[in-house]
This record gives sequence, structure tokens and C-alpha cells, in this order.
Amino acid sequence: MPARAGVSKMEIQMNSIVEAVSQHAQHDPQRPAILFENQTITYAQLYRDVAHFAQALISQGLQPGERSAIFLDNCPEFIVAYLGIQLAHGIVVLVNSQYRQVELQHIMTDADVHLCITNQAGKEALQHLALPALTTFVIVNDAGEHALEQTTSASILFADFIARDTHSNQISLKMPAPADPAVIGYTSGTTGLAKGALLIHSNLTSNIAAITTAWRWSVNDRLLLALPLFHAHGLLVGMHGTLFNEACVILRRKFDAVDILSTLYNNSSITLFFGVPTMYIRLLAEAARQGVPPHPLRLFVSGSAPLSPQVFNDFERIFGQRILERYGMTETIMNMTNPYEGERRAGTVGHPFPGQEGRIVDILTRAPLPANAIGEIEVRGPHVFSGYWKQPTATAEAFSPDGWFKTGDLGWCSDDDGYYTITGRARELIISGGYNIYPREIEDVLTTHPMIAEAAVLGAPDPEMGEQVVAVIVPKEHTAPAATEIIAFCRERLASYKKPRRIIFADSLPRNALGKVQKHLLNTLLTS
Ligand code: MLC
Ligand code: AMP
Repeated sequence: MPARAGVSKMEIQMNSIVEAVSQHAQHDPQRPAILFENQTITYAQLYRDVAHFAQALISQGLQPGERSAIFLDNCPEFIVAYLGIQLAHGIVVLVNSQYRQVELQHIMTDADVHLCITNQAGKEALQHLALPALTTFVIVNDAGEHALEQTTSASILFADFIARDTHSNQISLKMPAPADPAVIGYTSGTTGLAKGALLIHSNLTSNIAAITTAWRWSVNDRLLLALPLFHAHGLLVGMHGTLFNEACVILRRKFDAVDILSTLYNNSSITLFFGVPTMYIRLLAEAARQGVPPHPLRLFVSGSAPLSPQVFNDFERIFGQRILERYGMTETIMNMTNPYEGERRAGTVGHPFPGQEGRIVDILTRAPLPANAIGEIEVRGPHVFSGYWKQPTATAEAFSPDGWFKTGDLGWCSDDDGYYTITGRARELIISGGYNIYPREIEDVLTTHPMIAEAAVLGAPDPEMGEQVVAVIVPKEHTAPAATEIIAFCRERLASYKKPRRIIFADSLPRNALGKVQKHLLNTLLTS
């Protein structure tokens, strides 16, 4: 059981992030937790709203272990709903706010979601789908809309939901236990459909305690956070670290390089910034354009995609600081980190976090490999998730018999000082701007187009996003659909960032004797 940072580990035990927030609210109620636009939310205000949200859910009939989805961009209501669902012993389902028909239909059905916290646009997108179980919407009025419909039993404004029933404020609340399920993040769609990775409270608290130790997170830290909260990086690292340590976050609705650079320049209270490599590339371009380097911070962290040594070096030259690169996944939150003190080595992800283990195994035999040999990275420890939601076979396949999680990432570990380097992926995965894109999911959508016979999706290098989506299309007839039409077709059905940036037409796809598309042969088309 991790203890609160800055307080004797013997004094306070925290079994969940919401328990941490409750303790901070009692101990230091007026301390600011979240700064968002023109709002300052103290720990006392945050916990009060979280408790009311939990009580409203319970009075609404939420059962322990029931799933509620959050389909929102960054805003304080996201945090209140996230912690409130957990305090009510529900499970949070995280939904990327860019998801469209295909992803929404799958996730809401797979997780059997009955209640969703979203905005008006999100509700409209969901109401167009066949989701009979999804009966209740809690609506965040995030766009200054005044034409919101009347509150009904099926649809209620967020502010009314937490203030709704004075009797529900009498409902007594019990903190979640370490082994209780907490959150599901959808990921790893190698079969075309994403799987829900279920994390329990002790995964969340043990990992954030390890991060706190490794990065020296303290009550005095102030994080500038523009990562989306619907993924692990923004929520389970940035937001959790802040709330666990009774620190403060300056939360942005979304990332904008001009805003981030000027905030870093003008606000010397900020100590931390976390980003994906694309954000660092944009900050460098903006710093060059403005010609003004920002104040140094205690720590810049990069992750979710490889940070190129060139960006690492350029950043050190312009900002005078070495970015700390770390490696994580939805299933395991944070796995490895470069050292806080000691060498932050470009192109590497450092060592396992304290209390966690890593090793490299042969992809075929699964036997551990000696140092310097490339194989698949496996990790083990209290941070590793408990399994994929309703997928016992996929869960069993993801672990070795002795409990190591197979990450699907390839890499090696150096023999002299144990630094890990990621060299590629054992599974098909495109990472664009820190978002994971599974080719199979896009191929499945493309082949539902009436004029497309076959499709293969590849990742091509992209200077800003790291990789970009390219689709190779075999039309059914001699007349192929226009590339713009194919892109629009995908954009209507899937998150826009998954749409192909480039379409290449071919007469056929190269297949091996088993009929599997040989994508390495298609890679030659990318340069033609
Ligand atoms: C946005 N677009 C992208 C994109 N992001 N296209 C490809 N790849 C991306 N990553 C497209 C949109 O679909 C849209 O297209 C257009 O760009 C403008 O949208 P936007 O929302 O204004 O984009 P922008 O703000 O510029 O977004 C770029 C970004 C964002 C880098 C800020 O992608 C981002 O926040 N990435 C972080 C992802 C993240 O948090 N990953 C962590 C996963 S957890 P159109 O055509 O509709 O206009 C994990 C574990 C770990 O991996 O280790 O952390
Ligand atoms: P997700 O499934 O969205 O949680 O994404 C996790 C994946 O992001 C990992 O399996 C890696 O492939 C990738 N990733 C995360 N951090 C890094 C990093 N620092 N370098 C390279 N890849 C990374």
C-alpha cells in the first residue's frame, strides 16, 4: 500500500487515487489541485464534487463493478467523473473523444456501458448507434451551448447530476479496496477490434508510487498538462501523479504549441511538462520561430512513441535540458524510465521503474536472451494489468507461465549498465503522434467499401507524427473510388487520426502460400 509523498509512509496509507484526494482534502483543503481556464479547484472542492458524483451514481442504481464511460475532451468534469465512478465502486471506461461509429459501437457494447459522461455532440454521436443498454447521459456543457435540452431521466446536465438529490448526499461512501477494478482502457486491436485492458486500484497506486520515487514528484510540483486525459499518459501518469502527491496541475483542453511555449515562458511556477515526441517537435519549431527559449523546468518527460536522438539533442541545444524518455503501455502504465539523476541517454528508455522488472526473450522459444541480444520485451510487477475485459484466451496468451507480460515491443538491454532500447514491434502497429493505430482495424473498414476488393494498411515515416497511415487499395472494378472519397469514408467511421494520409492503388496484394499479405513487399511501394 503506497503512502502519500511528503508524509511519513507510516502515517498515511492510500489504496486508491480517490482515497489520496480525500485525504488531501481533509489535510489541506484550500490547496489548489486543478487550474483550468479561469477556474481554480482546490482539493476540498474536488473531493466534494467527486463525493456528490459518487452519491448520485449510487442513487441512480449503479452496481459495484458496473461500467460507466467518459467520452470527453480535457476538463475538470472529466476528473470529477473519473474519481466519482471509482468512489462509487464502478469501473471507468475511457473513450478517445475522436472515436466515431466503429470504435464507439464496439467499446460501448463490449463493456456493456449503461451510463456515459459526455457533451452534447458526443451524446448525438452515440444516439445514432445501436446501443440499447446505454440509457443515461450525463452532459457536460463544455461549448457554452445554451440550447441544451431539458433534463430528463435519460439525460441530465453534469451540474444538475451532482446537485440533484439532497438525500443522496446522505449515502455513506466506502473507499475502493486495492484489488477492486478501477479503469478499462481499450488498446491492442491486432484482431481488428480493440481489447479492454482492466486495471485494478493497486496497479494504479503502485505504479504512481514508483513514478513518484523515480521522478522525485512532490507536493511542490506544478504540471502543465495538455495530453488527452482519455489515455494512460495524460490520466494515469500526469493526473494521477498530481493527485497522489497533493501537487497541482495546469490542465489544458488540448495541446497548442504557441500556448504551451508562452505559458512556460510566463509562468515560473511550472516544474513539469509531459508530452509525446510530436509535441516536442512542435515546441522546437515554435521556439525557433519566436527565438525565445523558455525558463528551465525541473523535468520534461517524453513517451508513448520513440523520441528521436535528433529531437533529444535539438531540445537540449535550444532549451538547455535533457528530456527524460520513458516507456509505457495501457496494460502496464509505466514500465521503464531514464534516470532522474544520471545519464538520460538518447534513443533508450532506461531501466524498469523501482519495484518492477524487465527482461528480453526470444520471440519464438520465449527463452530469456543474454544482454545485447534483440528480442521481445517482457515486464512483471504490481503495475501489470489483471487481464483483458471478457477475453480469457487473449489474457492467457499475453502472459508467460511465470507471470511475465509480453509487451509486443522488440528491444535489447545493454550488458554494461542495463539500459533498455526499443528497436521495433513484434505486432503490426502504427504510432502516429503518440496515438496507436492498428492496420487491421482500418483494413476492415476499407473492405466494407462497395468498390474496394482488398486493402492493406502500412505505416510510413513522417517527420512530425513519427509515422503516417498509408493504404494500398485493390479496387473491385476497373474504376477505383477517388482517394479523397476513400479517406472521407474512413473518417466518417473511425477516429479522424486513423484515416489514410496517402492511397496507393494496386492490381493485387502480394500474398504468401498461406494467403497472408506480405507487407514487407508493399513497403517498396512507399518510396515509389
Ligand atoms: C490529430 N490528428 C492526427 C493526430 N492527432 N493525425 C494523425 N496522428 C495524430 N496523432 C489529426 C486529426 O484527426 C485532425 O484531422 C487534425 O489532425 C487536427 O486535429 P487536432 O486535434 O487539432 O490535432 P492536434 O491538436 O494537432 O493533435 C496532435 C497531437 C495529438 C500530437 C497534440 O495527436 C495528441 O494529443 N497526441 C497525444 C496522444 C496520447 O496521449 N497518447 C498516449 C497514449 S497512452 P482532420 O482531418 O479531422 O482535421 C500510451 C502509453 C504511454 O501510449 O507510453 O504513454
Ligand atoms: P498503448 O497501447 O496506446 O498504450 O501504447 C503503448 C505502446 O506505445 C508501447 O507498446 C510502445 O510500442 C509504444 N511506446 C510507448 N512509449 C514508448 C517509447 N518511449 N519509445 C517507443 N515506443 C513507445
